[in-house]
Amino acid sequence: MGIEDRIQSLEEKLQKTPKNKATEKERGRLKSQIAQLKEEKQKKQKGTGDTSGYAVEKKGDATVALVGFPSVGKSSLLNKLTNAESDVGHYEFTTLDVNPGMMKHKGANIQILDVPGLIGGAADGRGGGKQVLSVVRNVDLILILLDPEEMREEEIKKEVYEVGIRMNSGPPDMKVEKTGRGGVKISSTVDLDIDDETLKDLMHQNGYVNANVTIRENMDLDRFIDGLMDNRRYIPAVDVVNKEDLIESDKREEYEEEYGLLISAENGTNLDELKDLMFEGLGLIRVYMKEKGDEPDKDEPLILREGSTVEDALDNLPGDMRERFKKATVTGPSSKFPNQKVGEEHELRDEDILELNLRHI
Ligand SMILES: Nc1nc2c(ncn2[C@@H]2O[C@H](COP(=O)(O)OP(=O)(O)OP(=O)(O)O)[C@@H](O)[C@H]2O)c(=O)[nH]1
Ligand SMILES: [Mg+2]
Repeated sequence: MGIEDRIQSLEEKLQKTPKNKATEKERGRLKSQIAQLKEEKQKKQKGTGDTSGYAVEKKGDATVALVGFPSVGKSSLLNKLTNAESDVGHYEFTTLDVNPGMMKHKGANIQILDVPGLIGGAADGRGGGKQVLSVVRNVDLILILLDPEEMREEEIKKEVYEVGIRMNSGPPDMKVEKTGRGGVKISSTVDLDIDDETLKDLMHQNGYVNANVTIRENMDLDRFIDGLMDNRRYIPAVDVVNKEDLIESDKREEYEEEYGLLISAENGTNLDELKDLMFEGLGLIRVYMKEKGDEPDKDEPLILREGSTVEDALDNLPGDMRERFKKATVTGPSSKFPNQKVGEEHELRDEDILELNLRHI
């Protein structure tokens, strides 16, 4: 039996297995076997050059991929947001390549990738889906673009999930350390729904004989298995409905409630809101640099990620700032009062004004 058939028969078995405490171990086993076979399948395809894919160079402060079925308006949107000129067509698969464009927003250079449309079975390579998804694996934000006349949101998410991309979640909070002896030991800082026995069994299945596992969040079987696999990517994502001009008036309210944003690439509706949504989804922050005695530079902010410190700012500025650093003063959302003196470990927030006191060398 080929890998494909083995996966299918295991998936059928899993479907037939009821979900309860008594079957947990068995379901864990099936899920883990499926995960391993899928990884094996992916590796094999890589070996044959199947994912040679597109050469896309990441540029700018962050990269966003426009993902969706054919004809949802990805290229139209790229053209509206950037200076790119990607072909637009009313037929499917107008775009056959990855088209990048650069969007400037709030001082950040955000690279947008318009990729060929995905279809059902994309994760298995249908319609060149594998190559497309291998590009998506490397972006900082996934923008799922939907068409109100054919939403099929779950289908598109399934394809993304299948290649090991986990949207809107970070890696599971767990640590696995191999040890020389003593078998598998599980410890957790929270109450777990999964039994120790099941966890141990999953560890064994994944080749661990002796290991200490520390778990810091309550998780389900799938997430524990994710934590044991090394090809997973954790990427934020937003759902956006395009062609809002086609939404019938009695459905509008429902759509507005259910989805982050309704836009029209063709008419330019809500595109500023979309840019803000991307900036936020990417977790970017602006830091305005200021020289002593001058006004802060609000036109060309330093773009950093949420959680960045003064130290990160120094690393992102040209020159040997780290060596020359004496102290910094901050005015803005992260400071308790204007011109607060802070050290390298101080965490910056969006729209902080940062003044550096540097050694002359
Ligand atoms: N009514 C309406 N039509 C739109 C809108 N945006 C795009 N379209 C139309 O939708 C069709 C497909 O647009 P594209 O931008 O080529 O779609 P795509 O997602 O890039 O398609 P593929 O490259 O085939 O995957 C074109 O006929 C566009 O004119 C919109 O906001 N409203
Ligand atoms: Mg296109």
